[in-house]
Amino acid sequence: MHWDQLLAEANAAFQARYGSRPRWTAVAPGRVNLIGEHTDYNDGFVFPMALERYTVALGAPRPDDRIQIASLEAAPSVDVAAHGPLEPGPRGFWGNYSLGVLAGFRERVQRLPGMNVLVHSSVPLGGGLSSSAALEVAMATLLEAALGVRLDPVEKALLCQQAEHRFAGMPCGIMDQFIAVLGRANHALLLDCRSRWYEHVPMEDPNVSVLIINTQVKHELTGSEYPTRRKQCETAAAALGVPSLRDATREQLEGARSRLDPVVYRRARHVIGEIERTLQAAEAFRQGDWVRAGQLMYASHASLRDDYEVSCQELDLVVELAQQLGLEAGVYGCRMTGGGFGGCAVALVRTDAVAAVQTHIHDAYKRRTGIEPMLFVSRPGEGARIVS
Ligand code: GAF
Repeated sequence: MHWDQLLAEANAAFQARYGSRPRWTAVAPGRVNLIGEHTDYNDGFVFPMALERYTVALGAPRPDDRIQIASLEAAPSVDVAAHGPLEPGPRGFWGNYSLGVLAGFRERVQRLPGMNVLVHSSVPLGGGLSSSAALEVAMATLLEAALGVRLDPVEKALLCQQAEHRFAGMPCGIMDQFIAVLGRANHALLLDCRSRWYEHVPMEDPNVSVLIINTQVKHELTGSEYPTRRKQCETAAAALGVPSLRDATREQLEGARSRLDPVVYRRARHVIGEIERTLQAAEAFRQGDWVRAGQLMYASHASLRDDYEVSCQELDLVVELAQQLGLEAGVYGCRMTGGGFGGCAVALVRTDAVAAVQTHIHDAYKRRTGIEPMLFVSRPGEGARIVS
C-alpha cells in the first residue's frame, strides 16, 4: 500500500471515529534485516534497512484525561486514564506495545495529556518485519509531538525496547527499535549494538533490489525459543570467560568445545560467525560487491538453520528455491530474516530479474506448500518522523 493511501485511510478513520481532525501525525517504518541475526543481544553488529512500509499514528487532544488508542488492524482499543495506573493487558494484546511506550514517557515527563489516537499500518503484522517496533516508535514519535519534546534518538529507541520487555514480555535486543528510529532512505544501517556506534551505508545501485518473501507462516515457537537462545548465549559466554559472545573468537570457542554442551557450542558458533559475516557483508555493500554479499547471506541462513535452529521448512524452501535459480537467473543471495520460525526471507536480486524471480518463487512455493506467499520489493525507507 502506498504511503498516500495509508495516510488517507488513517485520516478518514480518525475523523469517523473521533469526529475531529488529527492534530499530530507521526510515522515509523518496519524493517528487514539484511544480515546479523541474533547478534544484537550478544553485543554484536546488525545490518538492517528500514522498509517503505510504515505505521502511522494520528493524535488529537481530548478535553478529559483519557487516552484512547484505536487500530485499523487490531481490536479492542486501548482506553486508559492519562494519570491512572498503566499495566499491560493480557499476553499477546496488541495495545501492550503502546501502553509500554506511554509508561516510558510518563516516567520521564510525569504527566501525559488526554488524547485520541488512531494507528494504521502497511507493515505485515507478525511477519518478522518488526511491526511491533514500528508501532512503538510511531507512538513514541506521536508523544514527542504532543508533548513538544524531542528525545535523543538512542534514548527513544531504548525507551521503546523497554516497552517491549516490560509490557509485551519479549526480551528483544535493540536492532528493531534502532532501525525504526534511525533508518535513512537509500541506506542500510550498520549498528554496533555494544557501543551504539552506527554508520549509514549507501544502497543506491539501481541494478540491485531487495526482495522480501513472506512465507505467511508463523510457528508459535518464537515466544519460548527466543529467551532460550538468549540464555544459551549467556551460558556460552560465561563458560568462555567473556562478558558476551562479541568478545569471543572462533579459536577460543574451538579450544573450549570439549567442555561445552554441544547445543550451546553450536549456538555460540552461529553468533561468532554471524558477527564476522555482518562486518564482511557491510564492506561488500560499500564496495557494491553483490556476489560476495549474497554468499554471506546464504552462509548466514545455513548457520541459522543448522547451528542456531531458528529456521523452518518454509523458510528453508524459499532459500533453496532462490539458490537453485542462482546467479545466472539474477539471484545473489537469500536468507531468513528476523527472529525466525516463520515470517520472511530476504533476497538480493538483480533489478532486471526481479519480476521473473518473483514469479518463480511464488509459483514453486505455492505448489510445494499450498500456501500463497506474499512478495514485494522495497528500497531502504525513512526512519521515524513527525509528518505534521
Ligand atoms: C527479533 C528481536 F526483536 C531483535 O532484537 C533481534 O534479536 C532479532 O529477533 C533476531 O536478530 O526481531
